[in-house]
This record gives sequence, structure tokens and C-alpha cells, in this order.
Amino acid sequence: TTEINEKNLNELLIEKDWYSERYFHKNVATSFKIKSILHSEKSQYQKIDVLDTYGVGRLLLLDGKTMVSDHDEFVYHEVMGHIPSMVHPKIKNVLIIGGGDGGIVREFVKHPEIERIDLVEIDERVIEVSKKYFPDCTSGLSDKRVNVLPQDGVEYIKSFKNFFDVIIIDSTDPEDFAAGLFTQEFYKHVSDALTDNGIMMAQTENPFYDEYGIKSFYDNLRNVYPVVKSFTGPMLIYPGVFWTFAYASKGLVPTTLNESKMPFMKELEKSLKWYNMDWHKGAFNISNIHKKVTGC
Ligand code: AAT
Repeated sequence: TTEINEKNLNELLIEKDWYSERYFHKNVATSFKIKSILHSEKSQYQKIDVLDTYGVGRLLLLDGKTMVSDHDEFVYHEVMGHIPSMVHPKIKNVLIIGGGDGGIVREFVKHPEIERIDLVEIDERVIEVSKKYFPDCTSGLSDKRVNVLPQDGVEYIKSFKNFFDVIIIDSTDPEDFAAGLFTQEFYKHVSDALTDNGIMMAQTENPFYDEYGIKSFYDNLRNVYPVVKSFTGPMLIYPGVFWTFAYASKGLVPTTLNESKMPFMKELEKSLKWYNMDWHKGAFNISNIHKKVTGC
């Protein structure tokens, strides 16, 4: 028999048609009843699975952890795309690191002012698998302004100075090749790559389980950026649902929306499923546990 350890258990837990993502440090799990396994492979970087589930539709797993589902992907992708778009006065260049499912790109391409969007995803197979199984998420990738670059974001960022108006870190949990996307050194490179009005955002995990020490991500950000804030959105498929995101900038505060963009967003928000400007204005009023864990 194979010894049971965290690594092989986490690869893909399927028992009686139920897939579970287990959070070993807390001995809890979230489970999804599955109809079928649509895709399974081991890429150069990670195990990639796509499940068809009863509750959340298609579900993308990387190394046995939930990444994207049909049911709730819009929350994550809309907040990441539209918060910075409504705060920044005029965005020309956008960089997204990670996010090979394309969901955030799909939201940014809705803004006509943007001239260039670089998507830097380390694992080309995530992009290809997403194109096949999540066509709605990847629908923006064919936009002329989008450059899809299968590269390590930790390295890519180093060659830019004062260029991007918005940089989004859409990364997996801070492990292996994604760990480098949560360090102070990396945040400094992101800051150098941003223009003076620049904004960066990142996913920052669940504060109830706090497996990775969220405080340290925010301390790292505060050592680099004058403005560091946090907000939350419900990610139904992720551990603990209550998901935090970081907003950092060189000066622009997230609660001041750009007046001139409001008529445009008033129209656009009719077609969005989560984001609207009223929600945005209140999103940075956070609860006590959220303040304590992030220091915001
Ligand atoms: N849109 C929500 C999906 C994700 S997936 C995050 C992506 O980041 C993965 O496809 C992974 O391959 C990519 N990635 C990880 N490290 C790097 C890196 N160094 N450079 C470029 N891309 C990278 C987010 C899910 C959050 C899950 C929370 N539990």
C-alpha cells in the first residue's frame, strides 16, 4: 500500500462520486457531488482536472484544489477587473499574472480605454484546458489588445519600469511556484513596473482558516505601497467561502470612483452579476476579524 500523505491525498479525493477539497490544517473539507470527470492531466507544473458537478457546474482543479466554477467565477473576476477600472482615471496597460482561465481578461476587455492587456500564466496547459471547458471565461483572449504569455510572472515583471497602470495577481495559494507572488521583493518589482498612478490587486486567501499567514502578505504590501486596503467577496468553491482580496496603490484610494466613468459603468453594470458601484463604495468597510487578520 502507498503511504497516505498530504500530497497524494490532495491530488484528487473522490469518494462515492463526491470530490472533496480538504483543508488539512483544520480537518475540514468542501465537497461537490460529481456527474463526471471531463478532463485529467499532469502538466509540467501541476495536475489539472475538470469535473462536471451537480451544484457548481464545471469545476477546474489544480493539484486537487478548486480554482474556477461556472457557478461563482464571476464574483472573483468582476471585482478584480472593475474595481481598478473605476478608480484609475485612464488605463492604458494592464498586466494579469496567473489567471490562465481568462476570467479577469474577459472583464478588462469590456473597458474600451484599455490598449494592452498582458496575461502571464506560468502553465500554458491551464489556458488550453480553460479554452476547451470554460469558453465563457476565455472569450476575451481573442481580443486584439490581449497578449497571452506562458511565463513565470515572478520573472516577467522584472523587465518593466513605470509601464502598467494596473497589475492583478491572480495566483494559486502561496506554495511552490506561486509562493514568489506573495513576497515583499515581488511586490517591489510590481511597484516598479507600475506607473505613478498605478494600482495592484491580489487574491489573499480566507481569514477564518488563515492557512498561510495573511498578515505577512499585507505587511509585505505595506512596506512597499502607501495605500493598502482589503475587501471580500464570496467564493463559494474556495475554503471557507469568505475570500479576501488586496488593493494597493501609490496614492489612488479605492473608495473614490472616477466620476467621468460612472455613466459608462451605469450601463455596463446592468450586464454584470456581482459588481456594481454601490457595492464597490461599501466593499472596503470591513469586519473585525478581517481587520485583525489583514491589519487594514
Ligand atoms: N481566476 C481564478 C483562478 C486562479 S488560478 C491561478 C493561476 O495562477 C494558475 O493557473 C497557476 O498556474 C497560475 N500561477 C501560479 N504561479 C504563477 C507564477 N509564478 N506565474 C504565473 N502564473 C502563475 C486563482 C485561484 C485561487 C485559489 C485559492 N485557493
